[in-house]
Amino acid sequence: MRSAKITRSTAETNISVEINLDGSGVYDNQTGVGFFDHMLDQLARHALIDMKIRAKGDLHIDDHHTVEDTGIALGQALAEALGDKRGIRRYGECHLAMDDAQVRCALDLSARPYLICNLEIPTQKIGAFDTELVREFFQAFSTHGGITLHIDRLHGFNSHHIVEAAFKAVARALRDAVETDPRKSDAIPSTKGTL
Ligand SMILES: [Mn+2]
Repeated sequence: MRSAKITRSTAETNISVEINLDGSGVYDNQTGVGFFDHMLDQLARHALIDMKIRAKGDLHIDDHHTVEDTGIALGQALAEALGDKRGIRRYGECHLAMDDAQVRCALDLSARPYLICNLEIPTQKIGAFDTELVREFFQAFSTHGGITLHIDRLHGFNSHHIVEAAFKAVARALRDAVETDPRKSDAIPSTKGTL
């Protein structure tokens, strides 16, 4: 079973993340940031990764530290659960449509963090959530998960739909990338022999 548990405490946040890559998408995510929980649930459900997250952050300031640090811990958990990445497909991609929004994700579990995030979210807020935190989350997740992560909005005018389509596209791409490739389940998927 490829799983990991990370706890991370700073003066700003206390976070625990438990994931199982070989799960069925069972989730229980509580960060105190409602819209963000909704997005983490999408990530778990559509990646078929079991995910339990608890975050207690300095929400009296704003949601920034909580969202960013959850991205850090989730990325660390992913990297730990993947281990030496033996047998994984490594790459994933998805074009995901949700009503007016279409978002494309291409990712590589490369150990070379790189984020391209072109979502051009039209409003500053979704409910109480600051939409600029979407990039902050994916930056932290990419950096600490060792993911080359490209996310592009192709269409869309509703901020909720654009962001939700982005999380679902990342989830679907991640599902494929972490899956075991039955044609090469004993090998690390790189000509270098290491990832
Ligand atoms: Mn929604």
